[in-house]
Amino acid sequence: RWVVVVTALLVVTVSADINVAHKQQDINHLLYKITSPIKSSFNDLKEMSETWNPREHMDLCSDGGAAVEWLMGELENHRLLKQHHWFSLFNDRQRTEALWLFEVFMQCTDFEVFRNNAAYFREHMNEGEFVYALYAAVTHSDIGQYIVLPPLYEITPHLFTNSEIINKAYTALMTQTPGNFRMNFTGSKRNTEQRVAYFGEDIGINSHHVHWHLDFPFWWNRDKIDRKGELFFWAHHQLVARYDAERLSNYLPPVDELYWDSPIKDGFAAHTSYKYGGEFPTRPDNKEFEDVEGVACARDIKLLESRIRDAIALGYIININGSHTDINNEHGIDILGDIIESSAYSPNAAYYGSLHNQAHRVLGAQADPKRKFGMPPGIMEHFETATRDPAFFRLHKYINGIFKEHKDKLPPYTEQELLYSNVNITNVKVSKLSTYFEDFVFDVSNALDTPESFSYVSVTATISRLNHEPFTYNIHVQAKHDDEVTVRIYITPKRDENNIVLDIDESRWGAILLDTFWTKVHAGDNVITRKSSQSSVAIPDRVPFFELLEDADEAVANDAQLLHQEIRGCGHPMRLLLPKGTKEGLDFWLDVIVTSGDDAVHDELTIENHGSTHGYCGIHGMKYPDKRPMGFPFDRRIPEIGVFKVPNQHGQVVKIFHH
Ligand SMILES: [Cu+2]
Repeated sequence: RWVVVVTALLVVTVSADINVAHKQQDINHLLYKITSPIKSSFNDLKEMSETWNPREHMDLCSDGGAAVEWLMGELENHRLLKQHHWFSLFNDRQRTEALWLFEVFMQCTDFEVFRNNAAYFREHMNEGEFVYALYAAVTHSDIGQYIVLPPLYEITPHLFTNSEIINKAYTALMTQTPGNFRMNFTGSKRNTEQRVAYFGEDIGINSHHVHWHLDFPFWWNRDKIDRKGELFFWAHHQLVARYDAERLSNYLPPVDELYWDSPIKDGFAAHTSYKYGGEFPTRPDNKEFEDVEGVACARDIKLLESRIRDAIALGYIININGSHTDINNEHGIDILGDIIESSAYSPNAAYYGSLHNQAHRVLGAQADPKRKFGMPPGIMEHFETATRDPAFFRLHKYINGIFKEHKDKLPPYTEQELLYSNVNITNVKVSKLSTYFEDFVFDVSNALDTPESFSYVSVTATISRLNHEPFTYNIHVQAKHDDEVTVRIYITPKRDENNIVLDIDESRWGAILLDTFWTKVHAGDNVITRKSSQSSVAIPDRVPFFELLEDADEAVANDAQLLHQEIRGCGHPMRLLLPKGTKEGLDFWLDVIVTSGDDAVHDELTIENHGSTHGYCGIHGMKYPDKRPMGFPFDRRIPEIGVFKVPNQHGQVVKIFHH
């Protein structure tokens, strides 16, 4: 009897997995050449896109079809954005339309109706809106579980590569000659900012940034996402800290913050085009801020800033009903994050506005603020492209400064808060840290619309990417008794750009989280061994789209399981885990802090890491796993090093080499 049960269970698991392969194949096919009609060889989907009527299947929607009804009404009244037009999430109307479609997807009761609706709306709605809605729905719906989202840089390559590559790709296609083209970073060596373009233009960073905002959308108003505002602070704070560390090894000072009253020192020429909508606008050097029609004027933005700074100075925010909420506590940063972004969680968007989102739009529109030239949105108006512009980091430095003002008002951690008396870290050994550049190839053929009669021609781009040799930490720990422990590992530049050694209270804001995890210690001597590849802030490269296509097709044809495991798109690219070193070796503090396992929010964290990238991205659908504030213990002032130096903390200087 048991054999029968086990066999039955096995059959169920296997068929569930086969199901995943089918789902994956459908999602792949929906995203294949997104600006062309569904390929006729994708039989099922093609047929559905022509014959499926969403209205006739509203019984399969958990809202009784309300979302479908609404969207169909807008469609039939020709109010929706047309196809072959740019799409920007910051455009209120376009975002609203994309979210109507997202809602349709979220209401589907099974995958069948999900993909049929998708096939229909793919052919009837703007492609950018469709891709956004589909990515958001696969990310957030139960139906989308186990589906691997293809790397966005291969689905919408226009937003990740430059015009030169796209033009060459077209030539390759027209002459039917496969091509691989080297993609250079924007600008020339005359521009000192160019030295760190490899970071802001890294397609892995761009992809992480888009996925972070997909996982934690500012418009999110469904079930509560834990510490979303604080994560907004933390993820962007880490991007800026990492950018500054990259600048250091390239002999550049830390990025300066943005000032609304001074010209934007560095211009930016994106050398990038929309698939439809022409070139991305260029901003010259020393551009004075101009008010942007229909978005905001600099005066209003400064007003919002001063209201937020007032709230920090006073220690409370004013809610929409006039009541006050205290922010001089651990939870304050979460509220401030919601306010500053702003997200749908903001307790008073009417008063505090939307500083960050508006700043993105104002910066993006500086090339054509009066809309005189009909320019499309700027590089700052897409999460895919924003980090390429040095102004992105200046904006986030400015926003980070507001967060710091709040954090600096909180009392420094006391010895009691820092101490975990069970553990004494006796030594930390780490293998050699070294970085290097290597080539990375990705496919750009999805950028090209081709008649189906054209034979496939491989068109790829090669880009230089930072990487590092794998390394291992060995953390030697003496414990008084058996326990579960929380481990946090940071690196922090030791010196500034003038080679002056920084005091801990000056350097701590630049601390970069390399890894954090939970493990067990036993009474006596322990060695905690951890590999760089296990880092909980980073993800490996995304599975290339054509590999996903082939593997899903093969799995479906053979009734087999799909080989790929879903890995979150949110996570710092593993290759960029370490900032670039120098030939002589750049000094960083390597700090390890071990605290009690009681810091864990969930019970099983020592054995199960729930999708692995909780460091910057939390755990999908669950509470953020660490009870302590993000950035602990470097998020608060450290006026006295003596208090900071508890036995469960260990700091040493390491060098990062570059070869
Ligand atoms: Cu962002």
